[in-house]
Amino acid sequence: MKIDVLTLFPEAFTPLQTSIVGRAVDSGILEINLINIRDFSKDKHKKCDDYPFGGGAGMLMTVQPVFDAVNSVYKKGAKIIFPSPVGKTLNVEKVESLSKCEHLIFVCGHYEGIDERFFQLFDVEQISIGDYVLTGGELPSMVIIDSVSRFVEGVITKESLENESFSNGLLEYPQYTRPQEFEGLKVPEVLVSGNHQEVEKWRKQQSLERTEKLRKDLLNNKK
Ligand code: 4FN
Repeated sequence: MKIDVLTLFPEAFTPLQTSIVGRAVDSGILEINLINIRDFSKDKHKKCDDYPFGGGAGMLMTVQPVFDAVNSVYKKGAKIIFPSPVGKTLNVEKVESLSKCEHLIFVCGHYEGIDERFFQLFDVEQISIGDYVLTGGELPSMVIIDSVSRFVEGVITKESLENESFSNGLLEYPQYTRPQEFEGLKVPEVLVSGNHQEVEKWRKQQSLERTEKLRKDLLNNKK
């Protein structure tokens, strides 16, 4: 999968170089290109923001640098994503469907947003990561890229994709590692019993119990 990220702050994406996404890039499964929108500004000072017509607080991203930046990477079939509170909130179904795309182009908003003509010029999908105020689309882009990458063939093993209880729409069961006792707290007996059937039963039941108690809303869209 090829991912182009158009941003005024390419340095904000260094976290993606670590961990699983970074490894997928190193192994060639993922190609992530960071493109600085500022490089495309035709303004003599490389300006990429301006005051909104009609007045009001704050600045807007101007359309010209974004238009040229998108055109420099766009190829037929690519999906242009603009992380924005305007979009529907990201969920596992959307993540899985995006992972089937060959080419994603992320455009990261900043300031108060972007000149509306950007949305008239391109077919743009707006996706939100939640309802709160942010300073830019960089973190949402990274969230979407991180979650989508996991579903790209070869990024993580099929087993770990399927093993996660969240892949069946439920919360994780409680997990323990060594030592078997810490500060007087013991690991549940069933987990050290060696009875794999009983372990499976316990985990499934814990997942259901937790989801019912903490995130009842998840049970409605369970696969
Ligand atoms: N945010 C709200 C209402 C109005 C504006 C905002 C807001 C960054 C460029 C967008 C925010 C949240 C989730 C992108 C928020 C997201 C953004 C996201 C985002 C700068 C303009 C802005 C009602 C949601 C509180 C700033 C609500 N997922 N504007 O945050 O990009 O993707």
